[in-house]
Amino acid sequence: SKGYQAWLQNGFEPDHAAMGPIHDFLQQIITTAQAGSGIYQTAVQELVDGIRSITGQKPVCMESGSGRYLTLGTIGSSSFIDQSIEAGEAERLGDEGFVIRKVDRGEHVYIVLAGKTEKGLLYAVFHFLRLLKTGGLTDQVDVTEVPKYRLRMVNHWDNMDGSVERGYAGQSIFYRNDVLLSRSARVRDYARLLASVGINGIAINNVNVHRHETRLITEVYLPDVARIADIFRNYGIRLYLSVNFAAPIELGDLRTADPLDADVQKWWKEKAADVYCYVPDFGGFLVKADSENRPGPFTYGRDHADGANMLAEALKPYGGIVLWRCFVYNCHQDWRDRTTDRARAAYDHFKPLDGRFLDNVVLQIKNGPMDFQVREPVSPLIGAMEKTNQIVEFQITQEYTGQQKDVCYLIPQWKEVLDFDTRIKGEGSTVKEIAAGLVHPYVHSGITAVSNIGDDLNWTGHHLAQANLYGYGRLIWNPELSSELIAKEWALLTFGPNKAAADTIADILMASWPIYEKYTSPLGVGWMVRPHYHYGPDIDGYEYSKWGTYHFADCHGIGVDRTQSTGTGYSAQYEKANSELYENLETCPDELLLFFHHVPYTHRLKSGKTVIQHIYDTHFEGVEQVEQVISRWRGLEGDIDAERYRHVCGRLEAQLENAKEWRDVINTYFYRKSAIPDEKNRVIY
Ligand code: BDP
Repeated sequence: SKGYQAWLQNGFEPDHAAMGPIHDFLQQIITTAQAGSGIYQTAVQELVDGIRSITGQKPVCMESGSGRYLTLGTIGSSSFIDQSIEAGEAERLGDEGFVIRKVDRGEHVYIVLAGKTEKGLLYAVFHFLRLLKTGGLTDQVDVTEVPKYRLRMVNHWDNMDGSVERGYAGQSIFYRNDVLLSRSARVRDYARLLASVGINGIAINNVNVHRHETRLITEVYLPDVARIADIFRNYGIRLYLSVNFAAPIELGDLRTADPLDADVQKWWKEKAADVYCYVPDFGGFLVKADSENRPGPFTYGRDHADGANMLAEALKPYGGIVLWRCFVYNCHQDWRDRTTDRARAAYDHFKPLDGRFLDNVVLQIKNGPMDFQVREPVSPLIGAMEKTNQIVEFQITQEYTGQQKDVCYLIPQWKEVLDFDTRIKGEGSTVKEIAAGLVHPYVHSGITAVSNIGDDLNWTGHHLAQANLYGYGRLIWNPELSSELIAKEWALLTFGPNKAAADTIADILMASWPIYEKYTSPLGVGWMVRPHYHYGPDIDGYEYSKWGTYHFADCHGIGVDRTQSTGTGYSAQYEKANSELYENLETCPDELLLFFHHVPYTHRLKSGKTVIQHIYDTHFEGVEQVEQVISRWRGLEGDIDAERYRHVCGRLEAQLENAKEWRDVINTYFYRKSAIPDEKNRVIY
């Protein structure tokens, strides 16, 4: 099905005019002798299949040729390649960069696809095909690409029973009934999708590691884990596993998991040895410890550096890393206690530990201080630790952003995060640079995100949610790409070369995050969702709960006072300039107002509106804009295939119902609380 093929469609008919000058090069491919890590074969295969899917003709692969052709190989593997690469260029390409370049040498006129490594080469192939399909190639092609981030990962919250925590697209593609689906063709197809957008790491099990998953690092499951690792390896993707900090106990071997206990240390060293026996290039362990009732070093009076370092020691001999999550907070909070602030927790726990972590530990930090809300400030922990490696965590799966029932294109949100200037080392200390290890010289750094796929035929439930996975990969390869460009590229590749249709789809995507924000919780306050499910409105659902997620609405006003002067002091976790910006009611950006301040409903925003009128207006606008989206989508009938057209129609109708429910519940709630009527008299009591 077309949904299954996602952005790697077979039978793609590109704009022939745009492809004209390139066409002559596509009949012959000159291959080079390679050491044969498996990735080269993948690259050749992808190139052959990709070209056939575009031209309808299978190119011929040869070891030499003349005339016009394509050639691909790593630098040093053939004189044709080496003569087209300038001195010093190989170094600049690093381990994953590539060149696509036309070379004219009289008798030989060819387009070379080259990388310093086979991995770079694989990325060159996918990029070449993408350019070919989107009309981005001329016969003067000369492209050099190097990824901005070293670690470009996805995390799966998949459980071995086949369920997916926060999954909105069916069951896991990796497990069913406690068995690994290590021979599934789907795993390979997923590897292709990921590699085509440059992803190079994957953690295949949930960070909440329960009974069965704890055994993934034992001989019971390692043979299957190894088979899955083989599939990903051929696409340049390293495998990681989430581990249970209490595994030595839960597997029945020891009575403690104390990281300073010699037996525990030895236990993990042996486990690491076992894992590397099966998966020689294993990436490392991902750990959620002392968080949401998961075990961790706190049980033994140890801190997170003790815990992470113990695992890091075990992985060190093999070059493995520990991805240690900073999502640590008190999830048994007393809501009456106004001094505890969940937003502060990550910084308070980890900042004092700077300098204590081994250099193969990487702290994994969610983009915001709470939990993937539609709007949050950037986590103040990002960049705050000079001597500790960091990786930023995004959430592709739309837990709080519409659950792949509602459209919500998240690339613009992530771009705002990446562009945020922390000022940690003066102006220009953006998250974008920090995550690249360019502000503090991190040994390991990059970006990771929770995947949004499952075994639904179209991978993501909502067809348009594929754009988030695609866009995530493209963005973290090159964060300078605009959200619009990524959206258009995705739409062309996914729905075919109809430019007008692609523009409409891109417009719909670009409008979607602001629309979703309008009809859900206002001005950065977050939550207000149905407890546990996190879809649909329940304004007070979490208000008197233990989770630390409150809005404090009463008859006078709303918002969380996180200022230093009168509130929780969270605002002081930022560098001075940002801290002052948020602290001060006059300068705090409207969209984050209620995250930082508790204000009366009559408080005037920079837009000139009162908070209460803003709430009313945005909720009406949100619903109206969903209606506009529906009519724009309906305009695509006949321009895109009927199956996907109809499927999205269905989702949009459901989104409209959701938006209306939010609008009515939110507006009536705040009318009743504030007793201030809507200026336009639309809100019922
Ligand atoms: C929250 C999810 C929960 C995850 C947790 C995490 O609701 O299911 O386990 O994050 O990131 O967003 O560990």
